[in-house]
Amino acid sequence: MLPQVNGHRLGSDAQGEDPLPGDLQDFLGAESLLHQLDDLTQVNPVTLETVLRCLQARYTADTFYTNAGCTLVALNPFKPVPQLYSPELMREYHTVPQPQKLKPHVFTVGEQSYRNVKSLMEPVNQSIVVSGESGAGKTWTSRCLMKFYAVVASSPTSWESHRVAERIEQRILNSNPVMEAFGNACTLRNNNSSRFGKFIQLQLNRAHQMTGAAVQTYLLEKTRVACQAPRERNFHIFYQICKGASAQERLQWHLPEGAAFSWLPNPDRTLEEDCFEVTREAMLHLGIDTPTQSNIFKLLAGLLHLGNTQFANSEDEAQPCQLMEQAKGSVRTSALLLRLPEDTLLETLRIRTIQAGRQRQLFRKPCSRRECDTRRDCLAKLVYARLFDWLVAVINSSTCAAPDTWTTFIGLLDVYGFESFPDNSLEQLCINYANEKLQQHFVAHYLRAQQEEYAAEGLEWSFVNYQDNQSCLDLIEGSPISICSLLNEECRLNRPCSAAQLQTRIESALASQPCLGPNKLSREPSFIVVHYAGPVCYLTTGLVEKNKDPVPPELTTLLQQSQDPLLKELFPTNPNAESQEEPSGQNRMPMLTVVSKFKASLEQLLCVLHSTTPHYIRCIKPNSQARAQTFVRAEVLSQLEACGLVETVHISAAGFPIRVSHRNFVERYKLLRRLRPRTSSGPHRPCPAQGHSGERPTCQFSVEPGFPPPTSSSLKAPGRAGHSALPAGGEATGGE
Ligand code: AOV
Ligand code: MG
Repeated sequence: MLPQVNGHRLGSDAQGEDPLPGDLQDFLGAESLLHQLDDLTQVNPVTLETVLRCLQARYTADTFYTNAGCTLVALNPFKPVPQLYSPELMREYHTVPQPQKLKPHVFTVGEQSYRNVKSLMEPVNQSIVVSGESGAGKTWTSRCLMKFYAVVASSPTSWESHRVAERIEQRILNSNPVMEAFGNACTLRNNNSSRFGKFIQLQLNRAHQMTGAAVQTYLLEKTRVACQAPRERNFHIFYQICKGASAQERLQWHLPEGAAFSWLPNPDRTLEEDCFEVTREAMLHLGIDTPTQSNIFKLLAGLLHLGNTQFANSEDEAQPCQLMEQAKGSVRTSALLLRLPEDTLLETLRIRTIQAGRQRQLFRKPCSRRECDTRRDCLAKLVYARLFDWLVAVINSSTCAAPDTWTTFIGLLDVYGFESFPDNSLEQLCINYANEKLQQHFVAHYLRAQQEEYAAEGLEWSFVNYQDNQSCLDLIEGSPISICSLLNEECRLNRPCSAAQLQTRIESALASQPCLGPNKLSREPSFIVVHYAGPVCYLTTGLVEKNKDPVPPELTTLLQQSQDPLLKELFPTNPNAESQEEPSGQNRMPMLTVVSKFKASLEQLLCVLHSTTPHYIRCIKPNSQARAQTFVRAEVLSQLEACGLVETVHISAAGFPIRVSHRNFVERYKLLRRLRPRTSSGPHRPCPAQGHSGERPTCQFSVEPGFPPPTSSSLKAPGRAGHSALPAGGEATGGE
């Protein structure tokens, strides 16, 4: 069957018949209409091919947003489109009675969520889950939503309160450049790649005005401070200070023009993210004054100098490694900037203290060159991660509303996108694990829950098959045995485990798992996980050590000796304030590993998401070169397949987009019908159509003339998948 738009056939089908001249007319006419389809549910039939063509036609017509039933598809334009994000357009989406009648837009999702919060029928918290692979536009989209709320949910116009409101909104927006400067970096996939996950809770008061925001971050990729993959960069902030410091600051921070730092690869590449002034300005707005900023940047310069500290192999094992000649100045400057005693810094990097024997005597053991390097890197990671957490805490203290001043929230989730590099390690495993969890949330809430509900209601429904990623999650986190549990086990046992041994252990223990792929992609010891978005090969080298993430206690003790006021705050001497550390010289395992902490934080996140009405935005990357006007069909196709978009469209097209709980339905319409209001028990729950299995849903209903719409969502008839496709605006109403 040929795809149709409004009765026009699209292209030739598998039989490969040449179109006749008349058909050709039809064909051209249909193709030219395709870009007008605002909702993929209007494409008929719904197949990967037709969906792909529709998106391509829209992309070519500079139309970047398309509805896919419950989801919004956002194609990355990879070029500025200012007219698409103007405050005037924001206001238009905010003020029209039915924003969904306007062109699909991220503002529609923003406005819909906002109206849901305001709705007397369903006053529940909302969340907007933005997903997509690395570089697809998630961070851009969530920034755009924050700007939207800063405009539409601002406080009233009275002068005094307006000033206060302006400050809080401005502060909330200012958290973005600061967090991105410290937490984003240029990778092979994205010049501004988020190396941490974040969930921002925009807090609204009873009048639905934004009174504050709280941000929760997830697992910063701190290894990047000391180790960057070829052709990638360190966090933006390091380049910003090196390029943007004034002459006086350069002197102060020991950053002479053109200085080379081994932790600052590719410094000549100029990115728009290298905007020091924007970061500084934003920090000021958040209450981080200039002296404190200087303090932060001085510490960062200290880390860069620390990175130039190179050791030579020691010929005598009993002697500590010597510093390379050119590194002597670096360690001195680093000690100066971090305000640490130089000799103690050197000693800590080169000598290990071990407690052993019955009397628990202390022994000092010179480290090998590799161990010295590891300790140096660990020191930098420790300082940077604490600094990042401190910044997030400062941002929160500056933007968070007092608990009694807000009642509801809209959450924006922007995590690192799915990644697959030539070499993948624990960082990618965690990132892809997070993406699997979000995909599962979508599958469970939309693809599965909705269909199960139809079946339970006894509705005539032919089940739409979808790709369930449960087996991949079983492989990663399941019990009793999974990749996480095996990694944790190795950490706990603390036994020698080479990369090859780890591969063998994983392969033999998890041989029956369908998502453990055959290891054909790498000659290095590794294993393959078949993720929903594709197979990824993870190298086993260093995996256990990264999972342990040990911090030698001498490093913390060293930092506690610093005379720098900020380091003193980051590393207080109060022992209770310390996080887990490797017990000196003992083979005891740290209580929590990286994956177990990450798993717990993801579970917490999902708990929050479950308590909200979710909205989904799928960002799609039209090409991997970040080029404008380039739509690479194969690349888009694999993203569509991975996220199950066609299945989503099928279910949305054939299903019931609006469902209201029985109680709310009766409450809302009792005036219009001779229905007896029933006082059913139970709290207000989110609309099950959007992912919540609360009370039993009532039927879908049509709008009768004169009836106020039950919610601001459009009401569409079921079963449209079987009808001819309708062009934009040809929306059907009616139903049971
Ligand atoms: P990501 O958040 O999904 O990647 P970004 O939001 O950083 O991706 O987007 C990547 C780049 O695409 C941005 O820096 C912009 O240049 C461009 N871009 C995205 N959306 C738009 C838009 N609507 N209009 C114009 N340009 C856009 V990652 O953080 O790597 O997963 O982990
Ligand atoms: Mg991002």
